[in-house]
Amino acid sequence: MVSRRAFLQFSGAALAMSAVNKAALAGLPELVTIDNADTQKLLYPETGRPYHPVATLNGWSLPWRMNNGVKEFHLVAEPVRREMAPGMVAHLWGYNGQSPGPTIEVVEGDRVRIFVTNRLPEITSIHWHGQRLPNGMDGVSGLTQPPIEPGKTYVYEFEAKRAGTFMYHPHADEMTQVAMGMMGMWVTHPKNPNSMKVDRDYAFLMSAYDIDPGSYTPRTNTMLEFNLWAFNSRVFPGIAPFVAKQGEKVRIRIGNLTMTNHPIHLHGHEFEVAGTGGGWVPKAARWPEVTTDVGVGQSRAIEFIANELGDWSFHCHKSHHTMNAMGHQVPNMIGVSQRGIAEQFGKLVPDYMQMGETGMAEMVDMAEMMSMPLPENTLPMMAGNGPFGALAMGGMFTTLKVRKDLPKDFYGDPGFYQQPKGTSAYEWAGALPEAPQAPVPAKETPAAVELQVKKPGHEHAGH
Ligand SMILES: [Cu+2]
Repeated sequence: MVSRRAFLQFSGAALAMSAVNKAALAGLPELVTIDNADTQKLLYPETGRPYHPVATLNGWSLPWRMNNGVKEFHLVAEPVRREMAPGMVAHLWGYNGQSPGPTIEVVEGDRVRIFVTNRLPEITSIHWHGQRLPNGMDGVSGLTQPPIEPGKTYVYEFEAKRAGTFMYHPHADEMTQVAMGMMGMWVTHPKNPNSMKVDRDYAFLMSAYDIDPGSYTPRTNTMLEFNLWAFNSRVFPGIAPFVAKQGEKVRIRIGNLTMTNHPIHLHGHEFEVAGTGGGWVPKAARWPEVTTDVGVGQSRAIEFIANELGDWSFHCHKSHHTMNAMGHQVPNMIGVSQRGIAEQFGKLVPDYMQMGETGMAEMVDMAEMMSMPLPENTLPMMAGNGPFGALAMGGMFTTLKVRKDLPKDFYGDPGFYQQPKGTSAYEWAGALPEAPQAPVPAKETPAAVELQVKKPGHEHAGH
């Protein structure tokens, strides 16, 4: 739900704007906040120049007011409560009620004024990542401006000179503030609304958190061992799907404000990298891809025609980034029988997790069947169910759902794809190859190893 004030703004923006007098315009723009992680209705411009709005995955775009031809926005840096997936809430810092902050959408050539209020317990500032602007508007605390003290409001003003995909984030105590979820997307639409036009334009930011099972606040000094890899501060199965009607042209804008790169992979379709943080890639310089690596501080806009019906995976290809809340200090237990150990340890150490005897897939059952109870406020490492069983995924994973018919303004979940008869993988019904031998019991392993060590020598001598 959009807050009451937001609702007024969304529903009656044009009406409200015309009724506002000069005195009201002298004050701060109305503060609009959101209290949940649902994908909000697209924000179609009722004032200012026309453009085709973006859909922010599990997020929203910030309404503005026009003041003498200037687009005015109000961002508030504040502690927020973000549901990262059903069953897990994080205490983050963000903007206007959520992390990430709302997407800011403007048009190339717009004069933009952003009021930034600091409700954090420490100083902050905002850097408008990728923009051409006067040096004093660059938002680097100490270098281009004094820090914004708690309780204070600063005003940034510049012209959105270049169309493209940008980000915003603090440039004051960044290590803490970005690790706490302070970031947002910025889209500058082309002056001509019909140039670069697509049917669906999505945006999301990648972030990473280190939140111990049973706790709520990220460890902010973590450099590498994050346990929650997120699209817009959501993790699978909490991430909304991308949807498209068959044949539609789709753009997905991705920003990376984590501490590592993410090779983003789409199933079923090839795409082109049409844009970077530096602007649009000339048509002749684009090449087809199925995975594009998005480095830290980079953004990518990928484009493709969604012409293949189905539910297509869309995810980071680092397999540890499609898992939730995992401990990395687990020994490799493949082939080692550990029946009963999980239950015994679980009683002593509530967040004990072990690697499975046959791999990690058995973790799905373990967590879900509660043979190993999960501590409070965390997520199973691998989760989510599909029409054929467990997906065993987490983190940076969602789907692109392409359907024959889909209303233009539909951005919900159309459910699972019904595969036409005769187009699905099926089980072989004929004769099977010889069954594999039973694994060697753990206690016999040392002797077996000794034998194998000797054996090659003999064989070698014999030949
Ligand atoms: Cu990744």
